[in-house]
Amino acid sequence: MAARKPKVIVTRKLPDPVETRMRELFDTELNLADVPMSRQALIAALQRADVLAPTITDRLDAEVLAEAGEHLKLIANFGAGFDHIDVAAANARGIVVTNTPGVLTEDAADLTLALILAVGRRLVEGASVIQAGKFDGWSPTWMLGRRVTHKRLGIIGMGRIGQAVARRARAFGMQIHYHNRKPVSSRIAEELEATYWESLDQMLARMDIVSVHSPHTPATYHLLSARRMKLMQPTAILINTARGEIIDETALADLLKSGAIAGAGLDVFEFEPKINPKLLGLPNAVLLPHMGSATIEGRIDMGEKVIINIRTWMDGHKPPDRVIPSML
Ligand code: 8YV
Repeated sequence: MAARKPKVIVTRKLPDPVETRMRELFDTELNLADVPMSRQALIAALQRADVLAPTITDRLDAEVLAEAGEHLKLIANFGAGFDHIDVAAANARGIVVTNTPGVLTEDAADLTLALILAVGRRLVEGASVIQAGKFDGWSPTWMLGRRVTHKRLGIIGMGRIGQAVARRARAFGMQIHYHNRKPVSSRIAEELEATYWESLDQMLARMDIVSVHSPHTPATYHLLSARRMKLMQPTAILINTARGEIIDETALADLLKSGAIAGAGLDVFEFEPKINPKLLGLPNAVLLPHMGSATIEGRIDMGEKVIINIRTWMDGHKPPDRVIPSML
């Protein structure tokens, strides 16, 4: 007799091919209406499931995980970042946590470059002039942005996505600088002609563009504090496609308003989906609704990774993308 299929509860609507495959392979409960689960609904799911496939919109803290049923053995996160999951608390209950690294690297890097260009070249401001019917004709001194070529790009967090951003930025003629817990291998440093800054403060003071690519951890919470952002040059721009919590948003909004920082491109926010009202309406801020991995291909690949992690676990092997607290 075939072994019982594991009960997999998926907390949000996933791309159709992913859902179809999951239904073939597992005893899958989908969320076709895509309504984000309340805390109560999440607890009920944790009590029924063998495997939970959550997303960033599910807060799986120690309190919620304490309610998990004894069957729950795997949390197969749909997404690379896992700061919404208390991994230590899950592991302490014998629950394995996996994520989906690698498959969204290129999409996140593309969006980062799009934001660098959008902020530097004032794309959203220009487009809104057209939409408002206010384009009166070309002028030599109107709507001037700043060139990106030959500018210094300071990358905070030189992991997969940071490196993918660096490769693209080089094609645009930018010079690569980075701050990381440790320097990258000499092979990568040579390939990218990247300059390592042990001191974030010193790097910030010298960059034209700063882009955040580190995970959100206790150590990176408000890493870009008011004090640090004040070190930046008034002509500099700040990009964040990583996690909102890494930047003190209120301080950033004040610096953008006073002109102490020239511009910002943000795809992530501290209290998503709430946006700090001080950021709204600033002409020098380009704000996007967490679209870094939002491509059809990326989201299908993420789903594939979730499936592979569940299948390997089902087959009694260690899932390839296990996350452990010491990774933070
Ligand atoms: C995902 C992300 O869409 O993977 C991540 O860490 O930030 C996003 O691009 C989201 O996490 C899905 O859960």
